Amino acid sequence: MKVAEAKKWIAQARSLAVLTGAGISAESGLPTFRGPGGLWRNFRPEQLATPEAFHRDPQLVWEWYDWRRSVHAKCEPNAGHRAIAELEKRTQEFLLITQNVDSLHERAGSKRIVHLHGSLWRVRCLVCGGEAENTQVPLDPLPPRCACGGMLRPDVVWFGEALPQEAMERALQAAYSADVFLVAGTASVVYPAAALPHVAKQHGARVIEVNLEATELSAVADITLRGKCGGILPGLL
Ligand code: BV8
Ligand code: ZN
Repeated sequence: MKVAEAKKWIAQARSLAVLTGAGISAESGLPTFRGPGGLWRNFRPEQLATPEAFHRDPQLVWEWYDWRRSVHAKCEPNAGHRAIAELEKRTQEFLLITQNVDSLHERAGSKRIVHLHGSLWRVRCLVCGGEAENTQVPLDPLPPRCACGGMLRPDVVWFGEALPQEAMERALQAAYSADVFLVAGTASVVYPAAALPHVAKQHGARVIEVNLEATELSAVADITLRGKCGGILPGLL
């Protein structure tokens, strides 16, 4: 049975890397990017998560992030987040690489984690470049202002923007050394994050995919487990 096989590979792994996407937070109530509920005031995320959209209408983009922060503030980590935090405790060499900008992995207990696309709860000043945590819900004023008077932006990676160097370096190192690369809850369409499982496979890792549906990665994965993260991931412990 594929789950038993996947469970054995994970238990025997000396080095395990996990890549997660919006699908792992869906069962916590956070809308995914491309699934149902991903729309906001009839905008697609790709239309709002860009520097151009922010430059054109910072108020609109901040209203979208303010809404996402308010939804997130009511969410709890789910069994999928907790299973990954447990896997970390059991594995000698472990890294969780998340594309998500929510903090549900940390709240579930994950420690060895990198955020490839930034965080909903961090802001950066367009003028002085200062970065800070900001957990105010709702935001007031909106757009939020820096002490220096400059306008703040969400400290997330928008389409067309480079990923944080250090996070990407750590993710690549983990992909090179992983015996098992577990990919959960991502459509595997956003690059360069989606390239990581391919890099891992080229370096000898076995790739396991957990997703509700088939994705761009499914043909490459050694095992694809079809179903919900919250149901499947605990079964891999
Ligand atoms: C860059 C932060 C260059 C903001 C995000 C053409 C071809 C290839 C690449 C490109 C191209 N055109 C443009 C590009 C590059 C572009 C890209 O990849 N575009 C895609 C759309 C084609 N990438 C970029 O622009 C990146 N930057 O390349 O820079 C550069 C280099 C140097 C110098 C300057 C520039 C930046 C990408 C990061 C964008 N920011 N988010 C924010 O969140 O507000 S991306 C966004 O998508 C989120 O981070 C999200 O996590 C991520 C990936 O989406 P998923 O996580 O996969 O979510 P999705 O909804 O799509 O899918 C959910 C999945 O879960 C589904 O498969 C579903 O079946 C499954 N699921 C749902 N529920 C469950 C479940 N599975 C299990 N259980 C469940 N319960
Ligand atoms: Zn400032």
